[in-house]
Amino acid sequence: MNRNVVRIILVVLVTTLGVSAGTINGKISGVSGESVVYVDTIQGKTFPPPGEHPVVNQKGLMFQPHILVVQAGTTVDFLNSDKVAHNAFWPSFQQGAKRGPGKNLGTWPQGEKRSFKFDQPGVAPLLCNVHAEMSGYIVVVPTPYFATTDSGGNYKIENVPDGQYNVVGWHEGIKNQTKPVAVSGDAQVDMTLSK
Ligand SMILES: [Cu+2]
Repeated sequence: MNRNVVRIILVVLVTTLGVSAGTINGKISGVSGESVVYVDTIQGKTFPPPGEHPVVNQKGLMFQPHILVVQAGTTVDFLNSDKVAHNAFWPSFQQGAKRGPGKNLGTWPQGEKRSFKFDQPGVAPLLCNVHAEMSGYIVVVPTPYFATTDSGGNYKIENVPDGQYNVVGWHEGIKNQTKPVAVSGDAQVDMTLSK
């Protein structure tokens, strides 16, 4: 097809479909290691939870991944891939300054899994009562618009509909930071996190 024809078709498509979504990108500084960035609760908007169950693998005496980000309503499968038994529990569920009740999923052998549905946004700090060195995090976020940073602290949240939002930066052991953003096409939000 002629390139101009393709261009005209694209313009017509974008115009008629009213496609108006952008990307929020930026850089998280002040911390080392992975951070989580997400669009906070949007007034009057709910999102159907995804059907798939992301897996936290208990492998090599670690929770893998160390940080799992899921949308509220997601069921997470905890799978033991080691020869030894593992447990998973979180002493409390952190919702901002609030500390909700924790949960102990029990202890199970290799090849078995336990599932848990995370209904509310917040953070579950994972521990294993068999192996004191095991730790991890389930970060439950209120929207499907989230990302984790790469090794340089850069992140990109794609397909965010145009609008006004609050973007939250999370890092283990560090205070959350919130910044407003107006998305109209691409937008940039940088943060410097600190205790
Ligand atoms: Cu363990």
